[in-house]
Amino acid sequence: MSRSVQANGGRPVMSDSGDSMKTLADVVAETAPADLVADGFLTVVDAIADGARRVDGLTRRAALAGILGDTGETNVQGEIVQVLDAAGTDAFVSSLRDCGVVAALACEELEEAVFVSDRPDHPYLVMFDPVDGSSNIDVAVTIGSIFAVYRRSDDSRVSDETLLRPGREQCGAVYVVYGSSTVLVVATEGRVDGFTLDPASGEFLHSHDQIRIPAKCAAYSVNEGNQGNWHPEMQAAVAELRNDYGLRYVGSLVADFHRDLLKGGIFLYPGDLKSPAGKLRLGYEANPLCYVAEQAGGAGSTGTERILDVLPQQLHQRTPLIVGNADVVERVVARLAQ
Ligand code: AHM
Ligand code: MG
Repeated sequence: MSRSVQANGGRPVMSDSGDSMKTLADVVAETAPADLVADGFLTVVDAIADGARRVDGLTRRAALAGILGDTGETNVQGEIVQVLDAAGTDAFVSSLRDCGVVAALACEELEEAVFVSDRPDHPYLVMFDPVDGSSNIDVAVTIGSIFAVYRRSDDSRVSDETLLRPGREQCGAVYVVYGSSTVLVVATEGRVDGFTLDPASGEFLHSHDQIRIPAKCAAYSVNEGNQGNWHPEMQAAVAELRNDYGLRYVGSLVADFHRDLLKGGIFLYPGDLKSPAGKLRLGYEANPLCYVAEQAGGAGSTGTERILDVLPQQLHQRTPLIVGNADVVERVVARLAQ
């Protein structure tokens, strides 16, 4: 008897045998805007998938692969670098640098951007967090990788300024969650799809078709331990959420976001009295995830402004972040303005 599998948040995508499942390359080639495909967008996504397979392999073996613990160094953000942060950076920098269509990269773990080529046949720019939630690595909790993809606006020399683009100019965004399964999510204009890594074949197979954030918010997600440092308006906004929704907090943004995308929810990492700009990075975390959220019908805000409209001043800029169901994000923003 044939049975279809309903991926949560998407339409049925496979039969019992699994042989009708499409690969990441099939779906991106069919559904991404034609001008992106013609310019090698699939090559960028393939390079990300290659790096993700390497990080997945290391993550699955964890202590056996010697990737637990820290390197003893701190990164440009002043945070301790985990061994997997360094390995993930190497994996994605090499796959993206060598893929042949990326002009420049900026990585959360690297102080300086990596400039690859000024040639017009390298039209893409990628900003990424190679290992998000890295403090969770040592305790076998879900982590992820996050990527913002832009097209160069012209063929002039690539520089830091070339990378300082508002998030609304992204042509695509990708994230990967290394959880109980490994799932890669790709968003392009108006469309979001998920692909589950088949460990047997190493292929990312289409498991979540045309994801839309569910209309009903199921949970709120925030580090309640920071409450004492929040402004009174934020304390009041979260008190309302606490009244209406359950709390879920993994402590890996990408895992919390993925749950909200599939089940409905809101994630907050506000600025506070100690850190007015919050903790998360605009270019590597907030922009790509808010792009995904918007393509799936959700919204993302700093608390006063749409995240995708923020004009970055620096590569490693931080931002307060509120992302998830559009009506609940709006409600929090309205509460903060009172
Ligand atoms: P990272 O990119 O260095 O791992 O830091 C970002 C992480 C996010 O994944 C997560 O949402 C947040 O930091 C958790 O911070 P906290 O432990 O303060 O709640
Ligand atoms: Mg991160």
